[in-house]
Amino acid sequence: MDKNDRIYGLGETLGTLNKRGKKYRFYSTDDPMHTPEKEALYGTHPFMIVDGKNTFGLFIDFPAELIFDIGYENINTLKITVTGKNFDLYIFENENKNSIIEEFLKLTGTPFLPPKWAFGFQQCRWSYPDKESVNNIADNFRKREIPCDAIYLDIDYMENYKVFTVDNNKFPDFPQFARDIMKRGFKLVPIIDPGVKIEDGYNVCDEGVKNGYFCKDKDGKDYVTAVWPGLTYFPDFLNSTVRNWWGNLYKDFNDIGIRAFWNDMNEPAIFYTPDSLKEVSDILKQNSGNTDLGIEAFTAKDKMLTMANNRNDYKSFYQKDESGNIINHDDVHNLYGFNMARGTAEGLMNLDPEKRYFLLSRSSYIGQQRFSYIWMGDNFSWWDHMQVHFRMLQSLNMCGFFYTGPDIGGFGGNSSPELVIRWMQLGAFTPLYRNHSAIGTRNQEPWVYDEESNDILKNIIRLRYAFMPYAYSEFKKSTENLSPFIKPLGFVFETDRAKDAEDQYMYGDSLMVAPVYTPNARGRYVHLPEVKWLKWTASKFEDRNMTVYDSGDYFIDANLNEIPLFIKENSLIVLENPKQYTGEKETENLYITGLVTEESEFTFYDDDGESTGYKNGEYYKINIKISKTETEFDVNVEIDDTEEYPCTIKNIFFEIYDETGKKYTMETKID
Ligand code: MIG
Repeated sequence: MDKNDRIYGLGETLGTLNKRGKKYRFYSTDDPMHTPEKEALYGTHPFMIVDGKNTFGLFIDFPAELIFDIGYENINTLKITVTGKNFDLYIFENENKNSIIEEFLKLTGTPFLPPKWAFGFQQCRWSYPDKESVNNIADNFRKREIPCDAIYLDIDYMENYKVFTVDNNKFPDFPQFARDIMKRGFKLVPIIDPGVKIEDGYNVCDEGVKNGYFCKDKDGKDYVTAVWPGLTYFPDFLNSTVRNWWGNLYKDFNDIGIRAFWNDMNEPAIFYTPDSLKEVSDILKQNSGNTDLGIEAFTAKDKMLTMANNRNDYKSFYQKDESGNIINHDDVHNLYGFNMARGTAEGLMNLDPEKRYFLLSRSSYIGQQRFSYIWMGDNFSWWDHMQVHFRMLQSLNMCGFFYTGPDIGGFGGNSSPELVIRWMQLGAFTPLYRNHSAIGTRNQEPWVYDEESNDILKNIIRLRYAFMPYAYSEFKKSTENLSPFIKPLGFVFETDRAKDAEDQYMYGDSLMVAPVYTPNARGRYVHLPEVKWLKWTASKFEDRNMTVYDSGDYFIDANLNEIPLFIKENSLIVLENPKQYTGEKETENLYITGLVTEESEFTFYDDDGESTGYKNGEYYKINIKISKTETEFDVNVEIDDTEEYPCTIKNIFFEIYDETGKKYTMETKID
């Protein structure tokens, strides 16, 4: 590498946005402790861009272990280790980083449009284990008028952790319960894991065994591992017959109207296998009665700790590809989650082709953006993880995963109200806006702290909903243009300062977000590259005081309830009155704001938010153009709709600033 080359990409990896100085390993792993030295996480995204003396892109399509040493062993050496011969290497020769991404996405596929509610707020916890707790969460949101679109069901909703079952004691008459919750504007999002409990008479297990759908051991017998339900089999998702079978298992949920899921543990995570457990228990047995264990205690502890997700186990089972070839799992390890999500997605599309689905997967591989979204796995309620994850957000967007996000507030560990407030502010500008926390940790719902925190959080979530028209329009555009929804500053402005400002990013093409992510801070330094910017230290939709800034570096004050946002010169944002949930009512009023020194345009996009009809033209657009004249602004509004899908907007309110900071208000009625 040249001294000044910057390396971008690599998707779900820890560390900085410029990936230099660290070693990264792609071997999908369920490691819940994301400390800085860790090399591997859940996903495999070996696409990178070298930006510098020689700008180019590189992608290695290879489903087994890969290692990227980017100036870790030697400061200027980039060393990539591919642990096998059967790989494809792609080089993207282009001087323009955004064109490299476009070429990469042409090759690997377009991210798809989620249902509109996916841009609302989503509440999760391990767990809301029964009907009463889910209803209680729903009641709290509606009673306090805090907007929310989705409530998640974690593993405890199942009967003995058997996938595709529901525990009747905890959820009596589940279909009725689910319909009632959904009528109140909440989507229910059940978790589905890959491990199938070994139990006679359990249909998923019986069908899998009978048809040979599970992974095999070296003797061709169904391979036994253990996860939540105890002993389990793993479906062999490499095979399309198995994927089709699995996809159709979602039928019962689909028939009730549940079209949103998360696929967890699909690295696949293994707690232990009968063999690895035997090694531990043998040590203990040999020493039974002996209280003076000495070094044996150490050995036993190590064995115990390395029982989970052990590479030897991944090497000891087999899968079958489409042509019937037997393949060691280790050689295709990084495709397991990809193919599970693919089976799920295809199943959901077949079960109801007219309706969009929502699917989060924990493990992923390049190309998966065509059929699933991902979340970033088990982070902690640490300030450091806020930073790590909004850099990851930018790197994942480069790799095609436009819709993603971390567990807001942090999964492991206990959160403080301040951490959750700052993270919820940042999360309001992350595509996936999901608050999640682990079993045994402090609750993290918006109302669990004090009144002050409750009110701040309520206003942040309402602010998120105010941005709905902007987020949805810009996301749609990003899928059409093959241009990431989230972009680092250095992909919009070519200066060194902009490239180094890793803690600011573009959310859509008009808005730059500069979140506060350190404790007790009441502001932060912000770099404003090249053009003028309209600053909004936002705390709530109703307070829209904005100030014009020239390019430069500034310390920007931001009280605990405020997040610094900047609208780019000659760009527009579009807001609406916050709803309680996305489908609550039709949008009639839009609020458009920006700093216009010459001319700015925005295309507002809307559709029914839920069906796949937009693929057949069931949507409308409003093209808005504002030009500065000598004394005021010319506003041009053009509606592009059809009879099948007419425009619902009645009024557009403009709040436009000139470069002196003077605000002009205008209004357009649409009949
Ligand atoms: O390791 O289902 O990442 O979101 O709450 C625990 C329980 C297994 C890991 C997921 C997390 C989920 C949890 N799961």
